[in-house]
Amino acid sequence: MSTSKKIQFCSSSVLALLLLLSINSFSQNTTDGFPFMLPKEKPNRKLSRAMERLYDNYSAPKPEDNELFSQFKYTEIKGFDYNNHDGKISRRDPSKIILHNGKYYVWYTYRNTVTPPQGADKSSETIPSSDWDLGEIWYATSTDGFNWKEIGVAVKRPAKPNVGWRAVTTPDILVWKGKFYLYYQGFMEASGKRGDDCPVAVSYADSPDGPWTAYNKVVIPNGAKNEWDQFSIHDPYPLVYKGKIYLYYKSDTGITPHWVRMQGLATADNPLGPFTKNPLNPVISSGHETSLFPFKSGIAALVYKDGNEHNTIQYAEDGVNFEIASITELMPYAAAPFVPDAYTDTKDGRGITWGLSHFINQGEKGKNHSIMVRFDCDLSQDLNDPEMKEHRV
Ligand code: AAL
Repeated sequence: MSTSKKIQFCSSSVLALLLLLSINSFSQNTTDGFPFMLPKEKPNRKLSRAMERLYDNYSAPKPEDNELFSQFKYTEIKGFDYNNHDGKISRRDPSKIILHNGKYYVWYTYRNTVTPPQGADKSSETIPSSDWDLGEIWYATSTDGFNWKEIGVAVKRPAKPNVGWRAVTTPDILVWKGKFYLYYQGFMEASGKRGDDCPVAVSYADSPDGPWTAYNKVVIPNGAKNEWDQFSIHDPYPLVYKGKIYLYYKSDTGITPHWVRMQGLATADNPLGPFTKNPLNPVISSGHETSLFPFKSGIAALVYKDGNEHNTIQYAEDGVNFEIASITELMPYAAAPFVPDAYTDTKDGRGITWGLSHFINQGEKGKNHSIMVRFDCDLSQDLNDPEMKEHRV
């Protein structure tokens, strides 16, 4: 067990003690002399459904021994100006972080508008409807993950009627055969007019510093009428897995306000498509912004905020059939981890230890905007792995 898991878990020790006391009949099975010890192996007697599940569904009966369990620590990051948080400037929905020539890079939705968001009815060519309306994609670099330097715009809104003319938001990055691809939501109308409808567009470059060339075509289209993803394709999140591009995404099934958020998968051999949607879609029944990472031979997912299975970390041995691996709390929103092996087509994913996420300020009326923060966690396969250690900045 890693030290951080020990520290993170001590806050739950009272609850754990109560659990152990309530199942003290298990202590008869222990051989190590400690009373009230939970057996590591499934006891050979009839068990309640809860105790069956405890042994069958999780990699260890105690969360701190479960490598896909973590709690999350948050730290303020430096280098971003918010003009006293007046709501006119917003940064949200960061991309995965990549390390290139000794520098970490992150892309994100940047909004700098004449007013804070005013709702769809009051929106105009210069007044945003929502926090991400009229956004463009900016980027920042860092050498330590705490101090960032905002470099500026990566992808601007293209001229009407190109995809994304109203807003380009919520980017993620793919590194494929030495080139860089930014996938993002391309809005054709102000968010909130009907729902939050948009498809996914892509721009490409030879360097993470650009210049970025817009493909100017929809690369992940909305589903056909009555399909689960007919209205929106959100939060594109590419990984390289089994020799292909595995791009996970979110959609809102149903009509506002009766929607259900779920996650789908589309795969491709070429970053510009065509992408084939998985016939089992949706592959995750819950969650909001999409965040996954290679873990051992499969794919792990951070599932938070929405749905019956929110606040879980899930795992799919085949990248498609996800199961709950652990249940946790205070998960990062729009988590954008640093994933050292996101694009190496690894067969032994190492996991993650940090990234950026966002917090949304909706508390102060009329000043709605978001900020980015750093999160740290313990979802690495092996905290003594020298390669992971190197990235634990
Ligand atoms: C988010 C994401 C998408 C939505 C909006 C902006 O956090 O899920 O990007 O469209 O909210």
